[in-house]
This record gives sequence, structure tokens and C-alpha cells, in this order.
Amino acid sequence: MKTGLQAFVIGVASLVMTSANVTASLHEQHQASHGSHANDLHIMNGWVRALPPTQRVTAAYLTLHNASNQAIVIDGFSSPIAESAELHDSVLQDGQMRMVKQDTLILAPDEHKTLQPAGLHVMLMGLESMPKEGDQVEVCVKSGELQSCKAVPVLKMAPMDAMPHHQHH
Ligand SMILES: [Cu+2]
Repeated sequence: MKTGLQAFVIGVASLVMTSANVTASLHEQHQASHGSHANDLHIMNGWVRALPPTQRVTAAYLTLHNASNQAIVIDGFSSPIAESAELHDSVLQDGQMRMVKQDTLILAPDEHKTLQPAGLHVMLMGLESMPKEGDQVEVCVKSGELQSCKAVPVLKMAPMDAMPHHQHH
């Protein structure tokens, strides 16, 4: 587990940092890309990273949209491929990217929040086997009794349309 996490952290740290401000382009894709419509917590544009098959952890990235007029408190994640799933944030500390567990994520009315490499992500832990590029993996987001799920593709790298604003330092 420790080795897997370390390899994952190195992978995250080597990625290009991107802006969280992708709301404008996401709106254009909005209607086409929504997952569950069972409630007002919508999942858009998700993907799961394919890591080497020896790894037992990976990450899922999603854009979440609160389509209601009240704040939504997200308090859990799950996936059938993982024993457990946690929300992590990536924090740069002494030149190293570290992952910090988050218990909840609050979405204001009509807010979009993008989980993306080098930022917030859903850590999928205790994988029986690593999903392969091209597979579809279901990811579920919970808020109390509400749950939204979406099947998202497994990719080796972030899709370009999810990362429109590269920042160069
Ligand atoms: Cu993590």
C-alpha cells in the first residue's frame, strides 16, 4: 500500500498544474455529458486513471454540479471496483505533493467543482485489479441519502478537453 501510494504521488506531482476555472467550456458540454438525473447532484466529464496493474490504488476525477438552489454537502464516494473511496486534496508542501483526506465537499447552489489531477480527486483504494484503459468504471457520489452514479472511462492521461487552461511557471 505504501509503495503504491508513493508511486501515485510521484505521478501526480509530475503532472502539469491546471486552472480550476473551466466552468465556461464545461457549460457548453453540460447537457450532453450529465450522468444521473435522479437528483440535483450531477456528475460530468469523469475519468479514472489507468496505472500499472501492480498498483492497488488509483484516482477518479469528476466535475460535480449542484443543480439545486440549496447547498449540497457531499459526504461520501464509492465505486464497485474499490474496497473504499476517499476524497483527497493535493497540497504542495516543501516542494512535494501530498494528499490530504477531506471529509466533506460543499457545493453552493448551481456551483460546479472540478476534481482534477494535482487537485481534488477521489482515491479508489483496495482495488482487486487495476482497470484497463478503455474500461468503464462506475463512480458514485453521496450526499446523505442521495446518491448519483456515473460510468466513466478509464484513461492513462487526462483528456485534453478537461484541461483547457495550462499554466506555465
Ligand atoms: Cu489521493
